Amino acid sequence: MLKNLAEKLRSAHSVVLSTHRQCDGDGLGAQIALFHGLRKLGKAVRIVNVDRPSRKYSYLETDRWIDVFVPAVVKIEATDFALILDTNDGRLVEPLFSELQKSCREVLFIDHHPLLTKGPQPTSGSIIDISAASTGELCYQLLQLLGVELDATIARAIYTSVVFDTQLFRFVKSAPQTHLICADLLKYERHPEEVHRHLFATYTVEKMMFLARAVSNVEYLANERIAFIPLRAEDFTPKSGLDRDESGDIIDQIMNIGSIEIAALLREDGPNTYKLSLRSRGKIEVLTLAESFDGGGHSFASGAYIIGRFDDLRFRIINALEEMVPPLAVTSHVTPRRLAP
Ligand SMILES: [Mn+2]
Repeated sequence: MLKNLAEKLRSAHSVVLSTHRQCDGDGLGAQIALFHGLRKLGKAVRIVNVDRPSRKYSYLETDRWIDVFVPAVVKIEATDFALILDTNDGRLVEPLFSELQKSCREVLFIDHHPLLTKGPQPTSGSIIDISAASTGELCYQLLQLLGVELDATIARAIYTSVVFDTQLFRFVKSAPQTHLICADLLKYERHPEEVHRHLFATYTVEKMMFLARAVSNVEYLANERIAFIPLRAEDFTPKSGLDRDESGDIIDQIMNIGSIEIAALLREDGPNTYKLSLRSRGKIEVLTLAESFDGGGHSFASGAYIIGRFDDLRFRIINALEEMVPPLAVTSHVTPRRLAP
């Protein structure tokens, strides 16, 4: 319960915050918000992540507040609490996670992803609330319970979490809480459009050309209800100036095709090393497939890091997707045209 966590934090002196690897707008916004909120309460707070945030998040002053963990170089001092945001899978925070378990009295997750059906479970006392559309919303509630007064910096960070994970309010689940929280945040965040621009209007001509190439390589299957998007390492030449996480934009673009039920993006990150991303329109769950590759995520948006050969993985993924999409109902209103004898 968030209330219990707030109680524990009230008496804590030191807190270290982290998030999953390939950190994103939700995890970063949540940790920047908690960082400033807990500092207001006089806590010694530090953010340590396993990788560097993409440049587009620099408006949150990520360079100033976030340390990147380098084993044997960056030390984690004895700390009361480690709070890991936007994941409940410690493997996505390694090798830092093992280090935190040694140096922190308690390591807890604050997250909105479903628990893995196979794989590690979160530490007890963790807050996992899948009704939240973003982890930032849980941090908002936690800061409320702690009596921290919002300010422009905290509001901007939480607003970043929300608009990133909901993709500008396209995926808000059913609860009104996301909009109610934002209504409060907008009393302090006077330029929300700036946040939208930082997060979404980040294209360059190079990137648009990269997207054009990628889009032309997409395979459409099962009457254009499945899309398979291959991305090879050579697509990410240093000249392209692209961060690997920008590849996520392609799958979101492809999901804008009305007929597509599921899309899979297979991105080559190194020799025989891939990241799989899965998206579903909302009828077919895609978490099980991600879990079959030791991945995780949400029911309708999930992913996995995979070792294997491209052709084998492509074959396995496409087969699985084809099995997941039910056959089309036979349409009776179409009368086959016959040629006159
Ligand atoms: Mn999230």
